[in-house]
Amino acid sequence: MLENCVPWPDETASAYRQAGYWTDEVLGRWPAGDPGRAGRPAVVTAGRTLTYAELDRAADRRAAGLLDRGIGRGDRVIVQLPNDIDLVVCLFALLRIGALPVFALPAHRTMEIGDLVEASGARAYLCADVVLGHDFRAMAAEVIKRTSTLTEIFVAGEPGDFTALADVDAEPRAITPPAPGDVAMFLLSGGTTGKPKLIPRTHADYAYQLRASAEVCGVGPDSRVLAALPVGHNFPLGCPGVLGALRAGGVAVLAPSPAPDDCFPLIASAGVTMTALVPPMVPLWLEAVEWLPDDLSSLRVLQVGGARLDPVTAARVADGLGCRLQQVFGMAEGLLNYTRLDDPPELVLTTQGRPLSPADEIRIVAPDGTEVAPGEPGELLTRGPYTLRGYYRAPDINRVRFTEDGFFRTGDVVRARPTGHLEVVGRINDVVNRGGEKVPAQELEELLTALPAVAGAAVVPVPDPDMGELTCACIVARGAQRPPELHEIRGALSERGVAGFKLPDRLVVLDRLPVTAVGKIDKKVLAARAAALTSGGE
Ligand code: J2J
Repeated sequence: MLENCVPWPDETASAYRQAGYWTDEVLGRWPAGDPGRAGRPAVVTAGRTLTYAELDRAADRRAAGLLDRGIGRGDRVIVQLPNDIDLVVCLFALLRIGALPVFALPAHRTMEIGDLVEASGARAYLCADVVLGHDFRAMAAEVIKRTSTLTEIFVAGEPGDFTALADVDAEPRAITPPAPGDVAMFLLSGGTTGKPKLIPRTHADYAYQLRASAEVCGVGPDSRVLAALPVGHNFPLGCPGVLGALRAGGVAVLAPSPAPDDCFPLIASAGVTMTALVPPMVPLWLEAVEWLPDDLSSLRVLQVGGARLDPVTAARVADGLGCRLQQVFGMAEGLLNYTRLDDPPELVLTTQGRPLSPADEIRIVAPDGTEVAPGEPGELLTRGPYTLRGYYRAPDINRVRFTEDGFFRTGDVVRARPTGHLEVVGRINDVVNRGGEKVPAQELEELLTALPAVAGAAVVPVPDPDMGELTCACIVARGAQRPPELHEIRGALSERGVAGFKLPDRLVVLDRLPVTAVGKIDKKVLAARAAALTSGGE
């Protein structure tokens, strides 16, 4: 395995191979023995369709071109491309040459991309030109200044001072494929600490996730899976998502955003059978079916995950959208829980599913590490054939987030039903979950206390009917001056290149931050106070 990654122990790895979880399959190619595939559609957007043969050739050409430009085996490449054909072509090309995509989210800005470059030691950055008024090329120029390893910027569209992706392509040539046990790509952790943590996913582990997920979700050659969420996220990428659909010989349909106006026409025209959303989008979709004219009758399954879905909204999905609901409780680190398509409605509406694989090992533990009684809440620990054994280049964090016998501490508090279905009841991680978007409290606290007007800061979630949680910054102002206002803090953080979703939604100014008996900031007290002070909104 790549240096600075934590491999599975040899005996575990061979057990996974022997049981058939891990095979010789590598990502970026489809399983052999499906000659009928070439002429069929593979990737569909609002404007274009690419057949499997076209995708294959485009990926080979791009792979050759990237090699010509010095990008090769083991090189890390930041990928921040919109849901469009170039993203799939680049992804396949990188996987084929054994270069390692590091997936950024479209909302990431200079700070996050800079941090990702530093954390991964990336050589290249693939970005769009201008999306919704944001110029990614200007951002790339800034990131180059702030970091030391980037040598190549490739742009989808108008390249400005950089290289256009279209100009990279070259005559295809023979390429030695990576090995199944090699790291294939890095996913981004929802994160609890200041800096981003990178999740190495191997070809074998991710291929298994795709295969098993497709099976549980009934995805096959007739499936048309819509990526409404950004494809750089594990959920639309691989649960079974874009890669699972392509692996199975189905169609990956790409929407530029999860908004109903973008997705509904595509569902109707491409005959989409399945898609994935975060909870805040579900009420918007349920409302939009009332007034948008598009025929959604092809949709069979709506997956919802990333944050808690309330049972009342869950119950509206079947009638409102005319399809089945599947709850997905997943994490980029690995473990995926799905409600099954034939589960009784009660389980589908009130649980977040059960583990994907028979080889997923689950422990639910009390703070002292002992297992709780059946049905009692506790922290979820897990290990298995597609769950990481350690973050990249992070030995100190790994000592905290993994047990000695390799279980990953998810930070999620869950309760198990007798059927094995899990209910997510809380979290011990210090993260605000804004409807699926994760904001690590510590990261935002560090950014806030670096502002001249802020003497101390603590970030807590406050409840919100639409997003589940919003971010509340509780600050102590510095000096005798007027305390800063929310818009000023947001403006100051934006100027420093912080992504929009990480900016605080609410602000509470206090004389001092409450502390516990041992002198730590008392976030429980703070969260209650913040909820009381901010209820009713701004
Ligand atoms: C409550 N909390 C949930 C759910 C995730 C599929 C789906 C989601 C993610 C994801 C993913 C939840 N109910 N249904 O990677 O492949 C919270 C938990 C979890 C954290 C992981 C996938 N589904 N969560 O959200 O890596 O707290 O992955 O530990 O972004 O989201 O966040 P992330």
